[in-house]
Amino acid sequence: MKVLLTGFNPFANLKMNPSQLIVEEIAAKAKSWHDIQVTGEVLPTEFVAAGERIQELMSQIKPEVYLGLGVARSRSILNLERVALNLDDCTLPDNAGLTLEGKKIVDDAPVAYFSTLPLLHIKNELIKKGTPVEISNHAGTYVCNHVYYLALRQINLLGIDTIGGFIHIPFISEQDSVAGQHKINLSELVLAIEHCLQILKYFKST
Ligand code: PCA
Repeated sequence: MKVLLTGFNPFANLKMNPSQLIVEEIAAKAKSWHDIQVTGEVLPTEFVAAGERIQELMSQIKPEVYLGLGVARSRSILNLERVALNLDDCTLPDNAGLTLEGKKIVDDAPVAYFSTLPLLHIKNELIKKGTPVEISNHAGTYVCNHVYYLALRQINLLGIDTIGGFIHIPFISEQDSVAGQHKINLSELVLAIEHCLQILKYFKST
C-alpha cells in the first residue's frame, strides 16, 4: 500500500511540532516494512508553499492513502477530521508572515470536502487498542485545513482512487506545557499512527 504521510514544521512560538517528529520517525521505520510504502514529507507551515507542495506530491505519488497530520493546542486527544473547508481565516500569521481573513482557498470550488477515510472504523479500532480518539467536524481555518482541502481537491481533480484524511494531534507531554495537561507522549502517538496505517491496509485489502 502506497501512503503519503505529511506533517508540519514548528510555527508560532512552538519549539517543535510533534507532527514533524511522527512523520520522520514513521518514514524511517517504514524503510524496513514490506507491506506499506511510506512517503513522508514535512511541509512548511505556510499557506502558499504548503498548498503548492501538497498538490505536487499528490500528482507525483498518486498514493492509495493520504494521511495528513498537524498539531492543535486545543485538542487533548487524537482528532480524526471529517471535513476540510474552502476557507482560510486566521489571526496568527503563518511562517511566511501571511495572515488571511475570510478568504476562499479556491474560487468556484466546493465549500467543503469530506474525508474519504473510514473514520468510524478507524476510531473504533484505535479505541480497541487503547488510543483515545474522537471524530472532529472542524479542522480549523489555518494551514492544516488549507492543505487538507487542497489534498482532497487534488485527488478529485486527478480522478484517482486515493482515500484521504487528516488527523489533528494534541501537544505531547515532552512539549513545554502546563504540567499534567498533556497525557500522550511521542512514542504513543507514533504507535497510534502506525496502527492507523495498519487499519487502513486491512481495510483496503478487504
Ligand atoms: N497545525 C496548524 C498548522 C500546522 C500545524 O501543525 C493547524 O492546525 O492549522
